[in-house]
Amino acid sequence: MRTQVVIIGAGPSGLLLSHLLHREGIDSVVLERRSQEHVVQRVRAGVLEPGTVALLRDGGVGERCLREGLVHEGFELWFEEQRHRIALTELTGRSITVYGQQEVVKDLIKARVEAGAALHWEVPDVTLELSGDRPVVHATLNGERTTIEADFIAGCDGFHGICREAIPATEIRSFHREYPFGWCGVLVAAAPSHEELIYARHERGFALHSMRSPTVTRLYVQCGPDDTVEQWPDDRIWEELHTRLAFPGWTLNEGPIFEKSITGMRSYVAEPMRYGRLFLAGDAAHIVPPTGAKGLNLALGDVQLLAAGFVDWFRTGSAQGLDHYSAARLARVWRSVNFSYQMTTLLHAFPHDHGGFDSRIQLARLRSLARSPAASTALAEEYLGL
Ligand code: RFL
Ligand code: PHB
Repeated sequence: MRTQVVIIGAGPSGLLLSHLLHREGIDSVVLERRSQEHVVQRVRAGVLEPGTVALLRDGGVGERCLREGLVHEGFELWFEEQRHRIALTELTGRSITVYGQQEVVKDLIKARVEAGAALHWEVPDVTLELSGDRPVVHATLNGERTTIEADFIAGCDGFHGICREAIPATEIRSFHREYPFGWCGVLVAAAPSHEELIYARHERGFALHSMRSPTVTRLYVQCGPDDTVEQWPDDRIWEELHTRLAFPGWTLNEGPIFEKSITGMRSYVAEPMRYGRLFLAGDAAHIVPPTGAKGLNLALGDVQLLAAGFVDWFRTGSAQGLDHYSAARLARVWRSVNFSYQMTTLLHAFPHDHGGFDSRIQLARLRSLARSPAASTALAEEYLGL
């Protein structure tokens, strides 16, 4: 088999890349380890920056997001019984859109399938050969071991993928930080209790009120880094949520929990995001803790630039865009890594807080934000990805 770009992974980054290339007449083959049902059901991100919404719209896959996405002009920070609203739109003129990553993935799969794309699901055994002039990919497709020759490989296979691992250790450098906590996230069949997102800092740990639709609430509680869902029965989740998201005169709506999962928190960056004709994009190259709502936005921003680089190459033979890709994205990635780190350390309870030092620094930072429109504007700009 021959193609121009082999894309490993059918998450949001792999699917959008394949779609953007198709619009420019560039051929790709997408290889995904999991089933389509699994990929579509995986519950993850929810917040889209305005630049991401524009990218989906301009790419012809934003129609449902524009129709059904919930436009938010602000969000709240709760701490010490204070509520501080970050008035995104008032401060910057822009807004975020709450639209589930699952919905983005559904829209992208629909667009790819309608265009007759080569999406291969449940491909368990992809291997890469990077030593020759052109990359070669081996995979079992429809029960047959197949060799795919390509001009390029796009590693869109997430943090636990194989593409980053295929790069010789001497050619890549990684930077990481683990956080001593995780998030237990639930989907609840209940109307959101507030029209905006609430990020709450509490001595018992962080909590987040978000949503998916007028009838589905998305909630998170900070938990231990190695906790399992068995340790978080529904009663315990509600008790913690009611404690951490408490405000006089406000009540949190309860409802049946129909999805529950725990995610660890880390920051990770691989440099450079390229090895010869292999390019890394999205979580394959970088991970941020979800507190800043950046992961999906970064992933889609990566493939926007990568697609432009491929288009340049195939149209004009110019390698300029591709040569620029890693450095350009890493500058943006580090900005988001910093923002996500700042949001995470601002709002979570640290299990080994040095005698209360960290907690007092958090409160000082939060009070400054509440006092200073300049500080709030800076936070709003980062949150919006401006
Ligand atoms: P994905 O989504 O992990 O997709 C990678 C795909 O590659 C497949 N794969 C392979 N395929 C073939 N062969 C192999 N060997 C393979 N190995 C892996 C996988 O099965 C998968 O289908 O990466 P991608 O496309 O780069 O997308 C990144 C985003 O998914 C991620 O950054 C966000 O979900 C992060 N994130 C958030 N981002 C936001 O922008 N806003 C948010 O509000 C937000 N909230 C979150 C989040 C992530 C969370 N979790 C669960 C980590 C909230 C949570 C709880
Ligand atoms: C979500 O709705 O899943 C969500 C919202 C904001 C975040 C992280 C996740 O910072």
